[in-house]
Amino acid sequence: MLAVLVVGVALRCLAAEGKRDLVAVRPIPIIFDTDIGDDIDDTWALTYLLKSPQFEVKLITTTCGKAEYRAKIIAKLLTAAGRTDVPIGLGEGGREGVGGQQPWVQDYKLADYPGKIYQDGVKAMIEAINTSPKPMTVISIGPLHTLAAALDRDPEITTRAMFVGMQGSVRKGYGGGPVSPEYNVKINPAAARKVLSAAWRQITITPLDTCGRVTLSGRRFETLKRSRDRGVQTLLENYRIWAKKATVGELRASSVLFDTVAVYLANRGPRPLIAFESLPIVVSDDGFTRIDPKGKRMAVATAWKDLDGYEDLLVRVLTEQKGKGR
Ligand SMILES: [Ca+2]
Repeated sequence: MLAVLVVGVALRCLAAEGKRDLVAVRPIPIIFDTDIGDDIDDTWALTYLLKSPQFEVKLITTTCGKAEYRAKIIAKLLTAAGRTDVPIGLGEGGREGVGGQQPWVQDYKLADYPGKIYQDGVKAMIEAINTSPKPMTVISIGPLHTLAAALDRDPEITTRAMFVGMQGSVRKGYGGGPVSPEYNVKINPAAARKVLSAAWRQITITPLDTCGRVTLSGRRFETLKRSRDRGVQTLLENYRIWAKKATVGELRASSVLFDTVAVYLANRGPRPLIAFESLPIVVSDDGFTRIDPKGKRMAVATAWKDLDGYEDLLVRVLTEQKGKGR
């Protein structure tokens, strides 16, 4: 009788293990919407995303103007990572303009990208969501021009997608200070209101309360500088250019890595390093994200349980060398 019991328990444990493995290997389809090329943290977030095998990146779109410049940075990063299977869509807000990573792409031609380039990134986003067999996760790490335009054209995409964003300032502001209008919201509050009140299957955000506290310094940053991984070296070269340093050796710490936290939140399951509150949020005309009973209820990452653990995780994932450049 005892033996039967033991075998039964063992079988149940094995079944549970198998189920966990299945969950672990089933990739999460992702659309990554970014204003890469302004602050450098988008480049960190994209590198982290590409190195995370649990994600299957279906499309990367630009937002907030400078579409060609941003697309060139994405194309060159994907090429360096051996991931030209990922299509790029040019998003809303205009084509012209450059930023601090321009020296890295000034001689690069978008036409040389071996992968697919969609001139209408909004259309590509809608099609990627509507044709995905599994619900899409949209990671949004910039102002919301492109996603608002997608909702204007096809509001039904919300029924087939989860939204994960780096937006807002809810209980605290930058560096733990008072609540303030956060850049991705205040640059286009109307677009932010549209996207953050839409009927997505789920809405999860990291406001400044949590994402505004992430920097890599000391032994963690030195580990990155010592890494021979091509993705890390490409990342640090971009950071050097953006920070206007002559050599990578002059870099001592990262800037604040806001956008990386949205990638962490796109994982399935409990995400044990961070604490969530379910809060109703409204977007004001002057770019505040306020708790208000009339607001849209969403999962808000308002506090870290283990910020050191997150910073260690980030360094570990960035420096791990896996197949296909991930
Ligand atoms: Ca960004």
